[in-house]
Amino acid sequence: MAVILPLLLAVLAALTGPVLAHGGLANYTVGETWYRGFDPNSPASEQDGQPWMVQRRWDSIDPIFSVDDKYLACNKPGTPPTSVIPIQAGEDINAIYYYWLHPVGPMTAWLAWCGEAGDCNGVDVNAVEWFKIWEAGLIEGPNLAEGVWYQKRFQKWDGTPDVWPVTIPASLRPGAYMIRHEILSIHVENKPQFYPQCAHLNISGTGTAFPPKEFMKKFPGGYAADDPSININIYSPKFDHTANYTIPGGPIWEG
Ligand SMILES: [Cu+2]
Repeated sequence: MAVILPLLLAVLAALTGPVLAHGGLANYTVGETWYRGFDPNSPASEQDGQPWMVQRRWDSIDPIFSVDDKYLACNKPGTPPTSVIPIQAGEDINAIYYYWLHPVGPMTAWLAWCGEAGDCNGVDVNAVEWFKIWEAGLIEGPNLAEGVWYQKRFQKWDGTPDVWPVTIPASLRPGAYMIRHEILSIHVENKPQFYPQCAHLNISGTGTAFPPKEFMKKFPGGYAADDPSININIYSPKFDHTANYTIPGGPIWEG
C-alpha cells in the first residue's frame, strides 16, 4: 500500500488534473437500498426534477471557503430534490463517496427538522436549525499533521466506494428532516475547505425526543471565522506534540 498509493495518486493527477483534488457525496444507502444524489459531472438537465433525486443540487466539487457563505448550509445552488429517503429512527444512513482524497480535518453530520408541514422542499436552509448527530476527527496521533483522521481512514483505495455510516438517533421524534453531511478539510494552512451536501429524509418511528435549543446551529452562523479549529495551521510547531483537536459546531445530540 505504501508504494501503490502514491503511484495511484500520480496516475489520477496526470489523467484528470487538479480537479480531482475535490469531491463530494454522491449517493446514500439505507439497508440494501441505494438512493441517488446529484452528480456535478453530469448535465443538470438530466437530473433536475427526476423522481429518484433525493439530494439538494450541488453544481461543483469545489469547496466553500467562508463560514459566512450562504451555501455553507447545503452547497450551491442547493435547490431541493423531488424525492426523499425513508428511514426509521435508529437506522443507519450511509453516505457514499466514489473517492475522497483529502486526509485531514473533521467530518460532521447534522439534521434539521422541516416543520409541521412535513415537507423540506419549501424550507430556507439558512433559516432552519441544525443539530449535530455525528462527528469524527483525529483518531490517533502523534499530532494533527501526521496523525490519522477519520477523513483519511474512511478512504478505501480498493475500487469500492468510501462509505460513511451515520445512525439516526433512535429516540428522535418522526417527521420530515434534512440531513447535512460536512467534510471540513484543513490540509491547507489557514484556508479551511467546507464540503457540505444535504438530502431529504422522511424519518419514521415512535420516538418523542427532540434536542433543546443549545444544540441548534444555523449555517451560516454556526461557525466563527476565527474558530481555532477552523482557521488553523496544522503544521505549526505548536501542534507538534499534541493530538488534541476540538471539532467545531458544539456537542452532539445523542438522542
Ligand atoms: Cu479538494
